[in-house]
Amino acid sequence: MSWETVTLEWDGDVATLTIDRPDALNALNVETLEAMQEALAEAKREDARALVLTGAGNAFIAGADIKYMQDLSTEEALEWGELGHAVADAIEAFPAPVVAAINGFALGGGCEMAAACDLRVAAESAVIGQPEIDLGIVPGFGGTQRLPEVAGEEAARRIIYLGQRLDAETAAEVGLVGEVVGDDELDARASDLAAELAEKPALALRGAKRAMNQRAEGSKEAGLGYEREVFAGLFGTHDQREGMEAFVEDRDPSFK
Ligand code: DAK
Repeated sequence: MSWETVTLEWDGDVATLTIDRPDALNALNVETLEAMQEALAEAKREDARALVLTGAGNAFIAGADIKYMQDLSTEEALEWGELGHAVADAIEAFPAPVVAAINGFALGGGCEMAAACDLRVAAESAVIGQPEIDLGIVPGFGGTQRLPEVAGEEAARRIIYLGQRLDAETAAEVGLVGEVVGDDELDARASDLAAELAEKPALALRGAKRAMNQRAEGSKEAGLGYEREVFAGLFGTHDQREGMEAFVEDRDPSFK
């Protein structure tokens, strides 16, 4: 299969899923999320032993597509959030380990997709964070639930409440990424890590992943459901409309 904004390439048993919408810094729209779902399903069907998630050009994923989101109604936002959750869940539940190769901006929905991966390697120029608060919304692709698991409660709350964009070194300090490498070394390092994982006993590795995911399950379902409600409820508010309009018009927002 082939898609306009996503590619799936193979090196032996290792699949690489690349978001390929560089003109929009790989921002996620409906088409791209649906393509990601299909590509993940294909990689699963073909029994990938490890998967690398990355972005084309100079970005990993600069977030959900603000131009698409700006006029969504609450009902539309609910559907949108469900699609994003489905993709993040598919990454998290992918049978083999998923490595995020963070090659630039991983903001908003991009940070959330990275958080759904098993391991994160960042290029030294990467910028990672959750700027949604300054658009008048909250993270909606799982960030309120997964970020604390990955980076810890305090760091996650700072990132989400303050809309922080962290450089790669700072992201590593709080545990949001596992390692930082030179920009030119990222592809090779992510490939090496994925290849090393692909050489491990597949059943054991899958079992370890399932068991570790189970640990985090707890009340996450309830949390995600709550996140969907909160998220969608913000669409149509003054601050959401103003925050997104200001982004599109390239001016400072004026919040209530
Ligand atoms: N959406 C749409 N377009 C984007 C984009 C985005 N998130 N990020 C960048 N672009 C586009 C820019 O508009 C520009 O397009 P053109 O003007 O050329 O047509 C192009 O990509 C290049 O961007 P810039 O010219 O801005 O490039 P710079 O290098 O100057 O700046 C930047 C790069 C990443 C710092 C800047 O583009 C930026 O701040 N982008 C927005 C980052 C951001 O706020 N991301 C979080 C998005 S919100 C929900 C479900 C999910 C979500 C929310 C709700 N519900 C269910 C309710 C998720 C929310 C998010 O992810």
